[in-house]
Amino acid sequence: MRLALLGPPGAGKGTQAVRLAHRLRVTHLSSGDILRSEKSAGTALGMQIRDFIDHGKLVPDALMIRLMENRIAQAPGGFVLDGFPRTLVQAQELARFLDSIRRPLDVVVNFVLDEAILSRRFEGRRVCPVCGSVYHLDTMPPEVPGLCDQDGQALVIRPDDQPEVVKERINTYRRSVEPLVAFYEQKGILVTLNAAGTPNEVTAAVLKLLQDRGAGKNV
Ligand code: G5P
Ligand code: MG
Repeated sequence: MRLALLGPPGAGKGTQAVRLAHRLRVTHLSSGDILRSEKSAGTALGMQIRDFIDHGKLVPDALMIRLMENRIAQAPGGFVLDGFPRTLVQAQELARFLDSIRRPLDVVVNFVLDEAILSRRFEGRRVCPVCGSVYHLDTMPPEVPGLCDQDGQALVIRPDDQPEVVKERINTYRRSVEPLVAFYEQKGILVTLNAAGTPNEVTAAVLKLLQDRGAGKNV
């Protein structure tokens, strides 16, 4: 199964990608997680992309494409892409690459969400600065308040979740999403899903739509 998740910042792409990858037994590839780990490790790439992330701007296409193609090449059993592609150029280059290795995307799920719900998801989000696990104070709290279930680290607000950066990220998303949606619609692999439910409801809805489309043997 080769799946890509589209949707505004905070829509639940990362949360759902982890669950879907586990359920479908494929690799979760989050462009944001990959960039954040380069940034916190202080690698040359991390230094290069730091300002883009901190200001809610998109990292240049050429860099993103190279980075993600490398990761995809290391995921022979299938993948869930989370946060990539997010420009038309990225989608076109990804399609070219996947066609060249005869592994095109099966389905692209486009999460849509009401702005008010999106705000609540941002406000309550807490993340583990070490393993990247994502929580929500109301709907997905950790077992011990303030600590990551996986490694016991103190949870934090993601640095780019400050209101002015969130605003920029959402604006950036709105500017780039339409051509992306049109590209996948034209390929006949786009499915739009209202992501307003509980995490369990949204996971079930994605799995059902994959099944309805007859996509993948492991669903
Ligand atoms: P990222 O890391 O890709 P965004 O902005 O696209 O960042 P973000 O913020 O990571 O997306 P998300 O993954 O869609 O949001 O959402 P999430 O973290 O899973 O969930 C949000 C909250 O809602 C959490 O508290 C969670 O518990 C809750 N929640 C989740 N699902 C559900 C649900 O189903 N129901 C309910 N009730 N709650 C739920 O990108 C970061 C930066 O990296 C660069 C850019 O600078 C970008 O700003 N970047 C790229 N640049 C260029 N090209 C690319 N392809 C790039 N990718 C990343
Ligand atoms: Mg995410």
